[in-house]
Amino acid sequence: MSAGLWHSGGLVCLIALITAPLDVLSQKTAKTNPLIEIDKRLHETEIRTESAVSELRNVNQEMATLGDQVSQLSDTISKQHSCNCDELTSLIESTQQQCKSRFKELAGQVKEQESEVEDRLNQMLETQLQVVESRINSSHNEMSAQITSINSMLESSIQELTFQVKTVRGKLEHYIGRVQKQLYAHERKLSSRIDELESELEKQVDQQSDRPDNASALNELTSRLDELFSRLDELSSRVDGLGNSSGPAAETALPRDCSDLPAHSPSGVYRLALGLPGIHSQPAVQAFCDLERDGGGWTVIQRRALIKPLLGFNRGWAEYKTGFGQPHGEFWWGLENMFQMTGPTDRQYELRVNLADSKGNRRHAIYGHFRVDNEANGYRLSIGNYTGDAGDSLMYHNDCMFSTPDKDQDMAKRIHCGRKFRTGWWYRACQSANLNGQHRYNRQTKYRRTTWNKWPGVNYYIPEVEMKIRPIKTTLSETTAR
Ligand SMILES: [Ca+2]
Repeated sequence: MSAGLWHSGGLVCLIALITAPLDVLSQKTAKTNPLIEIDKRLHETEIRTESAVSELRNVNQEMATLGDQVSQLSDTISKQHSCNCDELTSLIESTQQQCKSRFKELAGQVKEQESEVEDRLNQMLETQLQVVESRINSSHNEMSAQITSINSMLESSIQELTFQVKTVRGKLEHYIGRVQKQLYAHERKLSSRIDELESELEKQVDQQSDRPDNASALNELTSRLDELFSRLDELSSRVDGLGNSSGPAAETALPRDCSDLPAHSPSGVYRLALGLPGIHSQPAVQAFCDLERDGGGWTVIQRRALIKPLLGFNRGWAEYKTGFGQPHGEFWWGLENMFQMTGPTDRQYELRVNLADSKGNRRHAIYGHFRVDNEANGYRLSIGNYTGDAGDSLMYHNDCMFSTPDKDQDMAKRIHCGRKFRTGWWYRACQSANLNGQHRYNRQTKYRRTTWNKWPGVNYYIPEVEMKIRPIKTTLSETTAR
């Protein structure tokens, strides 16, 4: 610190030495030759500079000496210190050396042991692996052998079975072909026989009508029939006249269904006011009442029979809604009428289905519950409580909407059942019973015939059908009591 201060003081003296002659030069230039004066001054300045430099050298030497002294002092101090700590340091150093050599020794031992253990483990693992591998190999070989034997067995079995199936199929195809041929031959024979019979019958009828005695009998019969039909027409018109002249007030007096008609009334066509008394959404309608058979009280809602000319049932929604056909012949009463009659919940209806096959065998099915929903709900069928001897073929159609060839409301996604079977029915997907099928028969269309699948022995065709409804007994008695 003292050396620094000194050093800055020396510099100030040096600058003063250099600048002093310059000031003297600037004062005297005006009196003497300036060049000589300058040269002289330069020489003086040179001399002064040299002396200043020598002085600076001296100062440097002094500083070096001082530095030497300082280092000597510091050496002395450090020597004094080291004298005190030498023993300790040497002790520490020897201890460190010992520790290092011991550590090296230990590390070497640990390494040796590690490598030994590793070698042992590797050996053990290898032997174990070899054992496991050999076991796996042996079991794999065993399994392969088993699989091969099973495969060969299976192959031989499959070959055997394939051969058997081929043989059986060939035999079956042969039999089927024979049976088909026989069936076609029988069918052709039957068709020609039916044609022959029909023509024979027509000839006989013609011949008999040509004979005078038979002709008179026939004429008599025809005239009696005509008489009967004219009386029937007269009666119908009188009934119609009664209904029309008396207006809505009289319609309330009309029966709601055929069961409301007076006891011992004869079966026939009657006018009905459907729905709840006093609330009629449509005018009075005609219905055929079966008041004698099966306990009477029946409103007939459908009839099929081989009555010529045969009635076609391949009709659209509009006709199935309002009804079609003749009340004395084949007819469909109409879905709207069925809804109007069975809709009000104060009366529970039962349905009776009468069936007859072409040989005159008869069966029946009774459903203790029958209801037809409104048009917005597709005239959905609701039936239940089957009894009878025909088998329950209609329950399959429970809860199904009505479909026609021009309206698909069935549950078959890819089939339009009404179009397929060419008639209206409560198809599901598609049918277990269809009482609106075709009478016409050929090989291509036989599946479209009127059918009731549960009747044993009758697969396809039922020429005579009657569907009729009436309120069930309990409700009848309630109505009478009311
Ligand atoms: Ca469909």
